[in-house]
Amino acid sequence: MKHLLIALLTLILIGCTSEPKVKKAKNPKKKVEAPIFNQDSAYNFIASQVAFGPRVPNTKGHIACGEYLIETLRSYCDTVIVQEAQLTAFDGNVLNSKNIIASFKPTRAKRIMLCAHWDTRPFADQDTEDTNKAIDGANDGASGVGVLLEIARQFSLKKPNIGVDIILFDAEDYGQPAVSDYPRMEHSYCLGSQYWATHLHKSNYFAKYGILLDMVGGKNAVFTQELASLTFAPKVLKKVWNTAAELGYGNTFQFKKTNLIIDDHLYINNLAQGRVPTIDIIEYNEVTESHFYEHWHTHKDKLENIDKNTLKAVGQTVLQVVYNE
Ligand code: AHN
Ligand code: ZN
Repeated sequence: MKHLLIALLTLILIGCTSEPKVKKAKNPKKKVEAPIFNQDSAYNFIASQVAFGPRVPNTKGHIACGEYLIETLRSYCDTVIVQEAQLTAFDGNVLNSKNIIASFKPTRAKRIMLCAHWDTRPFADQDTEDTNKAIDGANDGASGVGVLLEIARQFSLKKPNIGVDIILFDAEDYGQPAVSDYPRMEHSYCLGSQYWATHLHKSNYFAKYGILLDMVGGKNAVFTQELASLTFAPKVLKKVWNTAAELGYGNTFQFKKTNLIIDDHLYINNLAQGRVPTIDIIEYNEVTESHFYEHWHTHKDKLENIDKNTLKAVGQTVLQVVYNE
């Protein structure tokens, strides 16, 4: 009895003196704060691309802009690989294409992929005037690349923990118009990413996941959960959308589910044998019939219609995701 009492008292004493137990948080991993994404810098990278004129394969503007992108990425990244291909378009034209692959920590097994298309559409088939003239593609083309160049600049100042490959796909937007004299060609968009997915720049290439940026510079743009992204990479989609919400961009990244879009991510997911589960961050427009950006495939897709706030929401969200890997 006496022993029991002493034992009990000792236990109580230990209980009183020991530190109060801290409840373990559900997610004990501390969030890292990413560097600040500079939307002015991203905008300038868009302006530089637009200044070359339309970046239609086989034109001077395309060749010169390609050189500019390779040089710029060489200045920020560890390695740059240029994957050249001759790709036949719906109209029989052979497009001299360059997929540009810029890597940070190229030998690291743990890596992710960030991508966008850098070419622009050779016509303005959604316009009412000058439909046969090429568009500037400030949003459709240059915006995703502009955000990725700013991300590359940030990586050069502070290396992320994981390996990262930034891939700029070519020949995305030379797709067959809805109204066309040529026989219907399946899969006429996204020729560069289709080539990459079937001819990887490194044999046995794997990445934990991929994020595609397309039309990420529209005014008051909203990004929704597109079906192919949700099907092939649901965890990635949730991670990115939750991160955006945590950063205060919940109005831009909405949890609404929307229809499948034919874009580079679809071919990466379908043709690269599940090597890189990839989502698409692409504007969903409630108002337009196509549900694309209001100036999609028209001559109003110009620099003056680029909104820095949208670039910031997308760029900061992607940075936050990457630095927390
Ligand atoms: C189609 O128009 C079928 N898909 C949209 C892919 C795209 C075009 N992204 C930018 N421009
Ligand atoms: Zn387009």
